[in-house]
Amino acid sequence: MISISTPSLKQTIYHALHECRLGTLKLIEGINRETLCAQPHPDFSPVGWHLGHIAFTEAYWLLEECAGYQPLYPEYRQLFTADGLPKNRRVQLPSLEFILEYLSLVRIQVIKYLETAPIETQERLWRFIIQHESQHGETIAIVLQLYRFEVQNSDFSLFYDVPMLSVSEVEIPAGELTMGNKAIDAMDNERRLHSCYLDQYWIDTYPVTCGQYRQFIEAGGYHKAKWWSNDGWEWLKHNHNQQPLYWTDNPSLDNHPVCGVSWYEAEAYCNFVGKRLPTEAEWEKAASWDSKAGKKRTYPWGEEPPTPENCNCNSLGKNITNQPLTTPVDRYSSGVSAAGVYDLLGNVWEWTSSNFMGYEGFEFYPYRGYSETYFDNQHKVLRGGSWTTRPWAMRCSFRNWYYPHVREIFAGFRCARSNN
Ligand code: AVJ
Ligand code: FE
Repeated sequence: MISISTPSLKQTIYHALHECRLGTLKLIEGINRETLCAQPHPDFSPVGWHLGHIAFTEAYWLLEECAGYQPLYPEYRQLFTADGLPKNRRVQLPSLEFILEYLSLVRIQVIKYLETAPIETQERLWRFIIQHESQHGETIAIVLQLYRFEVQNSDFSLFYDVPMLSVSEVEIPAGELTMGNKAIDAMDNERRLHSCYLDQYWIDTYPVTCGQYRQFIEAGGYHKAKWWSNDGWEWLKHNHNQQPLYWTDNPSLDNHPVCGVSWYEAEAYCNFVGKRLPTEAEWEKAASWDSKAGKKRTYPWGEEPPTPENCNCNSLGKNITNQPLTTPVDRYSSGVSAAGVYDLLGNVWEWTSSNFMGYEGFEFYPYRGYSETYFDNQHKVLRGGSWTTRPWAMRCSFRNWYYPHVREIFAGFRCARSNN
């Protein structure tokens, strides 16, 4: 009999670092200097900054803090640290060659250090670093999309009609769920595991689709104050938006989730259909709670990590343009949750009604500025992950957060309601 030994924790971390990096580098294949340094939107730093910041963060935590090495390129510390410079001053960057060299120099030393590192006591930090790079990878994809979209939208000549998916909802009976995550790879804001009681509610089986959202646009949704909150209407008056940011108005995409809406637009659409956004607890219960087993699942479908069979993530779900982008919300029947809800992980992040706050007993990790700085009652929680989120950075308990005006991220939403 052949015995296959399970990989050691060091081997697992080594491979995870490598796979994460391959994805980061794939994002920037063939990038030119202009794209590297450009800042297409004031809320987002240039691609080149994200790359340097990935290298800096890995070097700071693993080489300086753990291994005790001297800083590499201390002259770039202020540029590449998280709170060194305002975003609009991050456009003066070293060459692409230098940045790639920096990434690989750090990585070579990190792999060398891994050989002797006390990994059993450092696992949480290494897993943080991998997820940190992954999250910046998604932001790089956003910054690149802000360019690519223009081109793609005008090239989009293929049109065909698809049968419109009708709205359906799932009833979630009143009761407890176990919320949060205590696994070694859980971020600080996912902890601690705690029990949470929710009244009965209904949640949509699918995220809101482009076809459904078009009805809001055509009903004058962007012109009638009655569906908007005061803050939402103020936001709209200053921005003059008439449609989601990543809107193509191509009927072939009618069953794709709407993508590129601010929290205010999501809120207005919910009002239009007489529903509301789910709270993050409601979202998490619909995604993770297996009421029959009386326990939570890590992923909607169970414990196996995301694959191209159960959700659209990792830039692998091809749409009709053959670009990795959104996919129809009913495509992944094997990704359904115990409650019967579709498309919870991947495709688009989903806005919830909740403000980003620490759970009871919150302790920051590895630094205050990762989550705690944003517990300011200004940021809204998003759940689920997008078509470009890396599989090890998405799970039912994962929390993302942005200001409610942000629409550049790959975000949509689904509706919920409390009673008939
Ligand atoms: C959780 C995506 C909002 O990019 O600002 C990266 C993740 N934090 N480095 C961000 C993060 C520190 C964060 N988001
Ligand atoms: Fe960061």
